[in-house]
This record gives sequence, structure tokens and C-alpha cells, in this order.
Amino acid sequence: MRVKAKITHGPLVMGILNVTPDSFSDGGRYGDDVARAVEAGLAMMAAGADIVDVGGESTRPGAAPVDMAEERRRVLPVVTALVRAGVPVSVDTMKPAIARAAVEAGASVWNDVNALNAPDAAETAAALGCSVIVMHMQGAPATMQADPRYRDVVGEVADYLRARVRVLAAAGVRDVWVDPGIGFGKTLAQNVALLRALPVFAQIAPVLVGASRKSFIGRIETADGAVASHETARLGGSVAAAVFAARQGAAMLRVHDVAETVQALRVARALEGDGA
Ligand code: HH2
Repeated sequence: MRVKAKITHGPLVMGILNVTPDSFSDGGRYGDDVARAVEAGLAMMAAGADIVDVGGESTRPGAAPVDMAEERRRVLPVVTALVRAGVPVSVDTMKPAIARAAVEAGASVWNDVNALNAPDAAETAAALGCSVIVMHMQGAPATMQADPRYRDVVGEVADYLRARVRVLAAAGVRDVWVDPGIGFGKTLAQNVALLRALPVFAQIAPVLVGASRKSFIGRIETADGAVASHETARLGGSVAAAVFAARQGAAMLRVHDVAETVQALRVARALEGDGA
């Protein structure tokens, strides 16, 4: 990834820009207004993001799939305008044709919650020469949270990611990042186990963690006897998870709240003695 050099100073921060009507936390925020979405992306960069992740299809539990034409209509104008404004862009899509269009418009990263399992995905990424992020998911978004089960969640997720990296490298994809897929077919205990095991995944490839505002944060709160929090009220928990993930060796954090996360990372780093 072009922005890789910063890793030595802590993880990169990826700002989430969902141009969807139905994302679990920020869906419907920009409607069809490209200018407002771009403004939000620029604000993330000003707040300290390293890259903006543009997504046009929600993958929340139970989300409805989006067809190609609609996803293209949502994503491409925003990617194009951000690239024109000099913003490093990643595209969050499961569809090779959308990834191709976005990379041809200047996106440098393909972030795929389906780990490039679609037909022709690996060949497309290799031909495009973009960086890719492969995420682990058990099942499909419609049903993944129904009853996720593992014999050994860390071992199974690590084996899966290792195998995907091997297949993609063999297909000619040069820069592959891995993501344990927090909340994608995982219980609270399984999410916690994965976050504690980030050093295992970091031995496979650079690790991205997406814990921001996810429901496990609300579940930890209720386990302590507090009231369940709405997605937008999970800021403190999200920042705690980000700082923890950074300490566990995450190379990139995918977050909604860029300014708060960047501040927390900076302060944690200064207190730990890695410069201010
Ligand atoms: N999580 C979401 C979407 N894309 N990509 C990666 N690599 N890792 C993640 O954890 C991840 C992801 C879900 O979050 P969000 O985009 O906020 O919601 P939605 O899928 O509803 O648009």
C-alpha cells in the first residue's frame, strides 16, 4: 500500500464513507448528494485519516444485496471526486467489476469482506495491481449472526486468511492485507478472542481491524449491567477497541470517528513513550 511507510508510527487510519441508504451506523447520511459525501471524506482526511473507504453496499447482518448498476451509481462519482481531490481511496465491494471501475478511477485499494472469492476476483486484482484487503466472514450477511460456531475461532480464521493470502499471491496479487472480520459471523466471545489474537494474524500479513461502532461493544456494556447503546453511542468503546488493536499490532484501523481515534492513538503512543 502506498501509505505503508507510516506503519512504524502506529496503525494507519481508514475513514468509513458509506454511500448507502442502509448501513448499520451511517446509512442514508448523504442521500444521493455526491458533494456532501466528498466533503465528509475530505473532513476525515483533515481529521487525520490516511485513506477513505468508500462502500455502496451494506453488509450489516440481514442487509439486502445491491445490484451492479446501483452500486456503481452510488460509488463511482464519490471515488472519482475524492481521487481528483488527492485523497487516497479504497473501495469496499464484493464485486470485481465495481473494484475494477473504482481502481480505474484512481482508487488504490480493494477492500473485500468476501475475501476475493467471487469468480475472477483474484485475476482482476492481479491485473489491476491494486492492494487488497481480505476479510474472514462465516456465512453470508443475511444469516451470519444467526448461530456462528467454531471449534477454534482463532485457528480457523488464521487458517482461512493464510489460505487466501497463498491463493492470491499465486494469482499474482502483490499486496494483500488480512482482516479477522469483527462481527461477521461471530459472537461477543469470538470477537474478543480474535482481537486478543491479532499478533497471530499479523504473522500472516499486515492486519486491518474494523471494530468501530459494532454491536459487540454494546454487548460488553450490557454484560456489565448498563443499558444497550445505539450504534452512534458506541464512541468510547470504539476508541478503546482501536487503541487496544493498535497495541496488539494492527496495521490499519477502519473507523467512523476519525478525529477521536487519531487523538486517542496519539495520546496512547505518547504515554507509552513512542514520542508525542
Ligand atoms: N466492516 C464493515 C464493512 N466493511 N471491511 C473490512 N475490511 N472490515 C470490516 O470490519 C468491515 C468492512 C461493516 O461496517 P460498516 O461499513 O460501517 O457498515 P455497513 O456494512 O452496514 O455499510
